[in-house]
Amino acid sequence: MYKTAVAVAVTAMLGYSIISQSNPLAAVQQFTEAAFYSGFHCQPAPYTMRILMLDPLIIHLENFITPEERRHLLEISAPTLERSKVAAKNGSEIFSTYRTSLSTYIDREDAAARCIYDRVSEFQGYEPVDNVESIQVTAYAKGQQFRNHFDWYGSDANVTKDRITTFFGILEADCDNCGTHFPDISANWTGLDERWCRIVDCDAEALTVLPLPGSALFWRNLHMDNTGDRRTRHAGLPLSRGTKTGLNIWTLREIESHSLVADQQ
Ligand SMILES: O=C(O)CCC(=O)C(=O)O
Repeated sequence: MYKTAVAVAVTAMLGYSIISQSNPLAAVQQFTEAAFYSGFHCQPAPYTMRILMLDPLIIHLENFITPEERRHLLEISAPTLERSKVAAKNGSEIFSTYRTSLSTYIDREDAAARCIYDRVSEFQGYEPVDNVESIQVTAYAKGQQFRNHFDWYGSDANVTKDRITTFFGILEADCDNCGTHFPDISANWTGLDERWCRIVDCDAEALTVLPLPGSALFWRNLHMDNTGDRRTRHAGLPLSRGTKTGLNIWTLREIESHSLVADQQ
């Protein structure tokens, strides 16, 4: 009892993002519902956050997806993986030589997906879960890639909502030259703490984040005026060996909606 109370207090202080740690009642409800549906229940994800950049905002989240969630998502996604599509300007999905991986969407009611929706909602200041698109598993084999692209649609697209943020999680990776590459964010790691070199490619000239299983990279796609931030152009590099399976989690919001606006001084 005492240990549980201490764990709840400490994790709440550290801001770890899982309802079951900061709200025991919600945890019981979440556990019961999820267990009822599939036998899967949410586990704490005591993740570590590291700010990579403030502008554009890019944050690395280590251990954001639990080993149980990874196992479960890999297992249920495998039978339905098919050739990936890309989003066209009008929001429809089309095939493109730009993207040669396989992918599949996960059922919104899937118990592991629901744990992840709650986590990304809380991380984003309790963003309504309905604004988080169905999560997408995307699998690469040797040679497959997703060339440079933006996740946002942009103001000339015929849409009223845009992808304000992206989380790109890693379910499994055993591959070479297979990072997430941001060609317009030049990287000079000289003088920076070499512990970063476990997370990013310290030899690359542009930001290239290494695929650490369980981790997720979070970034904001839009400027504060909700126009697309071109600096977030990124690619899934073509694997020279092995496999990588990622998880796309996009938050799609009405372009005009804003909850908190700071006064100009
Ligand atoms: O594979 C990656 O590293 C990035 C994937 C990506 O950008 C996407 O699926 O939208």
